[in-house]
Amino acid sequence: MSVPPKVLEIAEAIRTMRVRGAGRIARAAVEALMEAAKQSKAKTVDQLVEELDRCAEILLATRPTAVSLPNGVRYVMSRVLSTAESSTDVEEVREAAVKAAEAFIRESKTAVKRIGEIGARMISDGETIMTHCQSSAVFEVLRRVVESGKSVRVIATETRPLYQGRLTAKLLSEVGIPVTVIVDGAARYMMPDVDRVLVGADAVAANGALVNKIGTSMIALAAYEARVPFFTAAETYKLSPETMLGELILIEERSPYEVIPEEMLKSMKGVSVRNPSFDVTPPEYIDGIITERGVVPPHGVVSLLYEVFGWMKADTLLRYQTYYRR
Ligand code: RI2
Repeated sequence: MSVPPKVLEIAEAIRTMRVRGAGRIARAAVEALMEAAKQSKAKTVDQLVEELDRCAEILLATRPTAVSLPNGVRYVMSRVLSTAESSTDVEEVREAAVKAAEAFIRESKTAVKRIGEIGARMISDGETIMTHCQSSAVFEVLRRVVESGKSVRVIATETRPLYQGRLTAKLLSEVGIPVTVIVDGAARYMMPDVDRVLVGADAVAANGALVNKIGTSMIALAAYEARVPFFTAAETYKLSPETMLGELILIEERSPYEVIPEEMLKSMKGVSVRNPSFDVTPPEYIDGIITERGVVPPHGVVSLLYEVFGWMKADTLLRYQTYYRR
């Protein structure tokens, strides 16, 4: 069974972080499934499902943490599987895949916009906001704040090792927001200047814990200590349905050479590097989760999970997990 080059190309772009950000990687994976459905020469429904399953397997193995990716795959594949159950027409199943993919992409973009509207209303004129890494949901909130005539200042951590904070600073400055970049280790020192922390999300667990870029939990701790409110902006497809079944969210560990260049590290006998890409902020340190359905406290996540994913069959949920554990 051949996998379309476009699917391999998108998978590689996600793996190497040329396409990054939890929302973007989900949309890219769904687009890959759509391409696979469009290009398939399958003669039977079973063949088409098998081909799409193989593509899903490749896409799910790219990055393990952001749950938006398996949720996007599930959104499409659940519709493919239910159409395949009642139809022997390949075209009908192909159409179900394409329509589902288009709907997911459309809905996810709308969700980011809606988060922008809701989040912007919460922020008062003149606030100083600390953010970490680069998040399109956070960007949308801040963009809407200035669009509504309020002014904000942002303190952006540089976000080692890949420095996504520089990108955040550039994007915010382009919409007229003054930004101060700090090294990650300066977050606690700067906290007295901050009115609110606002970060993105890669996954939110059923107990309301947030999985986001490494360093987020230290910032949350410093915010808690200084009584600075801590919020995350997370579309509901970043809620992790498998955590309702007691599954843990896998934390991606990336190459040590992102931290110390290969040549230098190899010359340092006895030195090793750990490079976890994400950490877990416990619900106690989170004041609110801004979703497209409204702002919920961490303990509200479990009801939201039932509301958003209640329809999903358990076998679809478990079938499309990252690393594709069947
Ligand atoms: P949006 C990013 O992960 C960051 O951790 C960011 O907070 C999160 O995705 C959410 O991004 P990475 O892909 O969906 O840079 O809000 O590792 O853009």
